[in-house]
Amino acid sequence: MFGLTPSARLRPSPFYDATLAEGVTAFTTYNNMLMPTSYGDPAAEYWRLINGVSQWDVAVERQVQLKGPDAGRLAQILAPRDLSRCVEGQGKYVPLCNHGGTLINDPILLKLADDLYWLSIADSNIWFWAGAIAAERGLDVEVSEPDVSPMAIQGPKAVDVVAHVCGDWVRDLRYFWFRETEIEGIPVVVARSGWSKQGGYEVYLCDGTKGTALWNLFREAGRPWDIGPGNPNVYERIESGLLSWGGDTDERTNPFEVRLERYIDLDVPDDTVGIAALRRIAAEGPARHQLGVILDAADIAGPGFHWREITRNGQRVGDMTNGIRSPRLDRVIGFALVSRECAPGDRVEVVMPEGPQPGTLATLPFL
Ligand code: THG
Repeated sequence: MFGLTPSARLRPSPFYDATLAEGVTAFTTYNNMLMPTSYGDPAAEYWRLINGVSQWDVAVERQVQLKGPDAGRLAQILAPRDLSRCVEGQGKYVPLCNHGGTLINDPILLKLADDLYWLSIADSNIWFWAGAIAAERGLDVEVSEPDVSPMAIQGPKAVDVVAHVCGDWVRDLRYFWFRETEIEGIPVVVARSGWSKQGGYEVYLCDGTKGTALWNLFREAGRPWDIGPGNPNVYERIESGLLSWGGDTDERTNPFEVRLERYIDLDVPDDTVGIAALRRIAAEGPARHQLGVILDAADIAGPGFHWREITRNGQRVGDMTNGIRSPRLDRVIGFALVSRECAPGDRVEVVMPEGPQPGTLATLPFL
């Protein structure tokens, strides 16, 4: 379609050469990096994730490191989720909000030591944010971007591949927990996590010069299970109800609107950024909530669509933030960010270029 001008501002992924060798055909931008989004066969990539094992370059999930005596204090100031019982080797999904309670990122927090944390971020600049908050609060902590790049191994057979490479201990790893280790001399952190509901691991590469070596090592080890390339899969994640920050959220979305209330603790300390606003929103009830929507028409989505108005009885009630044709449900489905007055079962219309499309609101996840 068009070329891409090389630039020093575009940080390369350590797995870039490996993904070129795999035949990557499309990228998206995320955190000022490129993330593979297709290897030319979307159906094969989807079913490989559902039935087999899939290997992803997700180095775009950049790490923001908090290091120093106040690292834990800073983490708790940034995250309106109780971290007091988080221990070394444990990860937690932590919504981050601004002072108004708006969701500004939804990273995984990894606690490596009492004085060392990583935030594995979604697509917004948390290095700026964390550094500014730390400085304004006078904290003794260094905020940096370490040489750490995640690669995901996802799908029902991921456990066998990762156990084959790392050992059977990975089978007992609890969700979001991790261990620092080496694979043939390459320093990594192996976590049970990943942006799919098909199970799997993320291997955080801690030496950016070893990207191709690490990729190929899993590529070879995964052969008996037919491992192949893939990426965070929009079809699977919509079926499974996984939130995409920035994709399904806008500049006024708070965590209660997008099903993240179970990751918010209203009794965190008062100096937590945004907690006063979140307490108020929780008391008043959020204006919108996130539901599913299923269109009557079976075949309209093409490769997918974004932010289409939703009306009910002719009145605008919100937006379909992301829609796709679900391979497993054989229906056009999407996420609806709609007024609190709307409920599952309501009949609605999604306003498409070809005209309003009738559909029904549903509970999430779809599968
Ligand atoms: N892995 C890593 N970094 C990431 C992501 C990831 N950074 C960006 C983005 N993804 C962060 N957002 C999410 C969103 C959801 C989940 C993980 C990261 C997730 N949620 C599960 C759910 O909603 O069902 C489980 C949450 C829970 O039980 O606590 O996995 O994927 N490294």
